[in-house]
Amino acid sequence: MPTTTAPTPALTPAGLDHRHGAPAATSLRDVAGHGPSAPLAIENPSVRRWVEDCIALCQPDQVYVCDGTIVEREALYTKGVAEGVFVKLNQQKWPGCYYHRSNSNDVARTEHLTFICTPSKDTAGPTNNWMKDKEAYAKLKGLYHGCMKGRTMYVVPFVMGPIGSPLAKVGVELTDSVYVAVNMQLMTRMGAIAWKELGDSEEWTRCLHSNGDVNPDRRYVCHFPLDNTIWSFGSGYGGNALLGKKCLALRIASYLGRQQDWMAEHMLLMNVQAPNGERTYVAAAFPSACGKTNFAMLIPPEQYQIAGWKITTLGDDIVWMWVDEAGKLRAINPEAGYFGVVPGTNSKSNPNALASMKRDTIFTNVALVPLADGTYDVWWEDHDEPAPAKAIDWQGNEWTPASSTKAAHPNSRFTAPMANNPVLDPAADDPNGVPVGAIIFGGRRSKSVPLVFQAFNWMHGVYLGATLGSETTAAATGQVGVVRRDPMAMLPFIGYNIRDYLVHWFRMRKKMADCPRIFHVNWFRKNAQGKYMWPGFGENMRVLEWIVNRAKGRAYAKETLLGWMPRMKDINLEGLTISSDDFHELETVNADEFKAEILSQEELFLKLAGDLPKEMVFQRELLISRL
Ligand code: OXD
Ligand code: MN
Repeated sequence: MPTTTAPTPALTPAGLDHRHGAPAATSLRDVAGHGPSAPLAIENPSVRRWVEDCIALCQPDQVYVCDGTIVEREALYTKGVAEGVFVKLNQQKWPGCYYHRSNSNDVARTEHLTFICTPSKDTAGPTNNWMKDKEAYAKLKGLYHGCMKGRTMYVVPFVMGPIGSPLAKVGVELTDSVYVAVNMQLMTRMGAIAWKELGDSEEWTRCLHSNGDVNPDRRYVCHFPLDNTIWSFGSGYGGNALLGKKCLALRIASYLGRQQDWMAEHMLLMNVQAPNGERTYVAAAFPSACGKTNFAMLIPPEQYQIAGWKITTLGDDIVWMWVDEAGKLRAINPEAGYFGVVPGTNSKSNPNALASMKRDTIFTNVALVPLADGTYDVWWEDHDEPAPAKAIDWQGNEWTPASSTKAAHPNSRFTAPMANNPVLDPAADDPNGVPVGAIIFGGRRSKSVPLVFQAFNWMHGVYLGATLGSETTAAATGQVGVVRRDPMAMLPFIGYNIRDYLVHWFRMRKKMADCPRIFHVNWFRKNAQGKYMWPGFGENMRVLEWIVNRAKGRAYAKETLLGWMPRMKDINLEGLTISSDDFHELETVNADEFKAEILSQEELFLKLAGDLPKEMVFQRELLISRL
């Protein structure tokens, strides 16, 4: 590693001074009176009216309407570099890549500051923070008032979903963050294409975002599902600020899906192609930072590759599903990019993610490494390359391998367009989506929960999903490593009452002629010595093969009290050094441990109290009777 002579770049915390520079001027409107004033380049009357209202409220100096072009992206980066929001990385090593460091109080989703805002609390249900909609509007209006003085307001039109898909949805985000504007270009189908998709329609999601002064005491992520509106203030963090993602594609979309008979889920979507060319599309729900990106981009072990197995990715975080005329569940990924966790990514854990972030990527809160020629590299824990002699850590402090702190924040992220993924599935952009052959639920459980089992049927599968437990991670603020119930990995993302959400899952079955088989996996079980018992990563292909074969009615399974489970000989373990004792331990179901598990599910059941769908009660009774 060359010696570090480059100066520490002066990064302005997001949300402070945005006064200098200007992007391409074609659709720039100067509202502060110094310079030429252009009309807003927005044809849709309902959007134009709303933008005018928001300008009056937020009082930006300038308004810039994004067109989604590469030229624009470069202009935005140039502006962001001038403002200290971005650092350009060494372009030989990282073509088109930039670095961003957020305010250190703003590095993860803030679930306690995230609200569902409706007239009645019952619409939000017992698992969401609720604010009366009128009160939320009043409170946030006070915060937005004049908040963009001295700043540029970016008008970001975007589409969630492949263009022309029956589920594709248009949103318009207004933001004072150039970081958010560029991220939205990477994560969604952004720009002129959205105006075309929208036409004159009034059906679009109104997304207003301001970094404010990035103060956690004035931070709110508010959803108004009845108004198709999102208001986010005081945070520049991805999940709080890129409003197309968690806010629209999960919280608002889950609410719309229930009204319109479709589903928005926190799932990856992948294709498993067998040697004979047969394709099985698999959707899998794991809580945040439990390996969805790694699983979606899995590289099969060598003997599988030689035999002709292939894995391709459609999405790594969100899936929208509907039932087609033939009664088949179909799915699309509404996003166009990845916002993935960086630490731990290396050529062993996820070579495809590494390849995806090789160009045109934003790195947020990893370590910045000054190089001898005055340019910058990046580094993170568990990188292939050894730690640099000196770096600037995610908080902007000098870091050396002797430091006791982490160089990259555990929730540091990369934003990359999905087109970068070497194993992108050809159907990722298909408006008709793909048929779902299997649904997998999984959590991070060091004890009790076996490697894999299959639900007896859809109803049982919904119960498994609804009672999913996982140890918490750094993706949200709060204690890490405690088991919490995370129904369908959607606990922080269900945009309405969980009771109605579960009923919706049960009801969707009635629309399907045949339904996908449902499975449960746990890659994280540990032995008495605290070591992981399953190698995970590419080796998960072995479990996936059994899942695909079960979904196609081909593989054997034994009946257990939890569900259908493979025997050792039903899983291809060739080339793996796992003893039969270890495999049996990995698949052990201990009735006493499961009694405790059922007790710990009470936490969720109590919250739902009298509102628990009856199917859930019956499934629990059946499980207890099997114990
Ligand atoms: C994410 C999350 O960023 O789930 O995907 O937190
Ligand atoms: Mn996620």
